[in-house]
Amino acid sequence: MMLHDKISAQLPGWRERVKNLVKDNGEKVIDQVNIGQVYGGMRDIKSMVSDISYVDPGTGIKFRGYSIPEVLDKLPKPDGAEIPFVGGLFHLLMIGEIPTTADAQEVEVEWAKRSTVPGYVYSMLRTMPKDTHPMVLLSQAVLALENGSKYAKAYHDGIKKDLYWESTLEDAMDLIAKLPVIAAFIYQLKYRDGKEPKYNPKLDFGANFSHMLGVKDEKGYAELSRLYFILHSDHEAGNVSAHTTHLVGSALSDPYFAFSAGLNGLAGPLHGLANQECLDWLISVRDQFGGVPSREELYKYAWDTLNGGKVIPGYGHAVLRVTDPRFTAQLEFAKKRFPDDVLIRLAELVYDVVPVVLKEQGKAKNPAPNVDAISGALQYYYGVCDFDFYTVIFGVGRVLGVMANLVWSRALGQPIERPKSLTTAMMEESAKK
Ligand code: CMX
Repeated sequence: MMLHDKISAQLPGWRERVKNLVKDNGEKVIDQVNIGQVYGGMRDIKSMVSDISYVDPGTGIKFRGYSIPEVLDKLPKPDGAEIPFVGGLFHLLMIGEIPTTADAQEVEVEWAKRSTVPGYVYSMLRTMPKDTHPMVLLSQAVLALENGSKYAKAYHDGIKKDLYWESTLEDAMDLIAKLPVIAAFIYQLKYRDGKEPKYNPKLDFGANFSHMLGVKDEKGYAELSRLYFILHSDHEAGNVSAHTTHLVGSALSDPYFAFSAGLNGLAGPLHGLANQECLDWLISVRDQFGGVPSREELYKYAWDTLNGGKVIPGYGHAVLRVTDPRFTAQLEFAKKRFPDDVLIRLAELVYDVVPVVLKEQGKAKNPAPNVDAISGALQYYYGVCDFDFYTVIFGVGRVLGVMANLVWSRALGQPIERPKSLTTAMMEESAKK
């Protein structure tokens, strides 16, 4: 496989680089930790490695050094499309280089070959109660695929540690290939007629997702799907879904165990679930005012939300201190294609008003929108209106980044994660000193 061969070629150099860095500078201090951070969710403590992506608080995410506009501009695109191949993005994440069209297509062909979902997974999902949350179904389906793990088999067969990454890459490719099919089945099962979707090898990853969901504007939604998966793929190492996948993987649990755990974190309202809460909030504004309200009406509505003890979903970020470029990319996508849509006009007005309100309140460190502030509105436009499903779509994007990280963690022999905990009494004691 092309990705395998390219990683193989890079690996000796990477291993030497990391070995020398740790050997020559292992004792060098790069951060200090205070009690506030220990009690504050380890916020900002520099203690993880990822070469796949980096979030600059002032400019936003860069994938292998490329900003969102650069990624969207430089990656190869399917014929007649404006949004790039997801396979090209995965090549960039894995290899660190912008692929040729042929490279991107080769990744897509690999996925098409691996996309068949075993029948027992469908049967298992069908037995679940009707009101099961789609994220539960997705996480369960990923775990159910674990018996096919090539890494677990290789480990069991006593393969050398240096080679762990090869079967991890195989699992990663299998999992990524099956995930949109499983997600589409969950959509059919929960909200449509329950038919099992079929991956069409003539279509790319994003176009397949659109086709399998059965939306009306298949071409338009294929563009959105590619954009959505690219934007949601990775956001450096410390966010809950990426960190969880890494943590579980660090115990040498295989990619299915690791990603299923990551999905459970993604399902939380402060993480992936925020996109559905955000659309919920936009719709509540629309319904309250029978359309787009005036600036003053929205200003009051936003204050009412805060005074009700709630956050305004889609705004604020743990790391970013500017408007999330993933928000900007989605807003531009919508304004180019459906500028008159009421939710898009509303999202634009919210972008104008809510940062002012949050600044006045003075609590949020970043009053600007994050990726979730508009993503649901775009899904809604194309007729994917089942809010509970939105985090599943996020999961189909997120698998790309966390698998790239997991393969490289195994390739570079990253050890089991094991931070140290303290008791409150110990910290009170050290505070006195
Ligand atoms: N509305 C109201 N209050 C907000 C706020 C918002 N959108 N964002 C932050 N605040 C508040 C926090 O609740 C916190 O209040 P307390 O001191 O009373 O606890 C205070 O401002 C400081 O928070 P912060 O340091 O700026 O933000 P955090 O790093 O703690 O949290 C986040 C980040 C995203 C969870 C938070 O901004 C939030 O809850 N936003 C709304 C939910 C959301 O959009 N989540 C999606 C995040 C993207 C993702 O991870 O996928």
